[in-house]
Amino acid sequence: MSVARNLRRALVDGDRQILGTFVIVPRVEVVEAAAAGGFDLVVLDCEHGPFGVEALPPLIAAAHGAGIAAVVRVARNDEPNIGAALDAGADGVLVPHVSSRQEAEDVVRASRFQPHGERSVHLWVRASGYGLEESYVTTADDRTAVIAMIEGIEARERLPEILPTAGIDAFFVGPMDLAASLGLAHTPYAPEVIEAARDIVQRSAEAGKATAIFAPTPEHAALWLSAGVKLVVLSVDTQLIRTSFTAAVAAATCPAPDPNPVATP
Ligand code: 3PY
Ligand code: MG
Repeated sequence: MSVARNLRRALVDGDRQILGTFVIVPRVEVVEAAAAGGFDLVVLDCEHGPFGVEALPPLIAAAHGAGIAAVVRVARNDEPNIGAALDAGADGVLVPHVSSRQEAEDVVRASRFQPHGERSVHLWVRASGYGLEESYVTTADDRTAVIAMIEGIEARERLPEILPTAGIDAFFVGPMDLAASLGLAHTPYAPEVIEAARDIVQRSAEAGKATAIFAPTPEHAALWLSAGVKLVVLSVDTQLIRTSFTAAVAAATCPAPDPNPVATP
């Protein structure tokens, strides 16, 4: 099953690894450029991006128009944020800072329709084709990826109770916040952080969940892809734009080679 057609199945049953990127600049052009660049999905980031759920419909439409999937990282673990993102047509939700069994169950309750959860029903939203999809309430859960973030030592300690939560498709490691909770916010690439992230990935896989992680650089993405992580979200639009700017300025201003070099004695 392709990522764009059914993200949940691609994540849970698919044999292909998935590469995405975070979007905090809420522009259709950024989403389309991410698709043109070859990413399989974008994560529209309402936790750290300067936008709310009202910005989502054109961004999700742009992703789908470009043939990729759109996941929304909600601002927080609550029913209004999760429900609005899914009603807007997101292929999945990424819920930050899930640190207990209760919080994991809250994610499921807000994301899944009855009988698996208590997601509030609205039949005429963007996600249901404005009412055209008659089976919407019974079929939506099958294609909706529900992904919980594990990004702190408290969550790591509680993994045995969190990981078996039914209705969560994947656990996503947040290495930046994980580093901060280990007292290593300024060295997020430290071996201790990588080791803790690797442990969470491994235990998620052993619990039968799809694995997912944020990779701040292409080198980290390659590391996690070669370790078999199913979904790797590489960098964020602002970082990719800024580093391209830096590289372009450096390339333009470094001394040009002398076209007529004169041998010096
Ligand atoms: C983290 O690494 O903490 C994240 O939330 C990734 O964006
Ligand atoms: Mg985080």
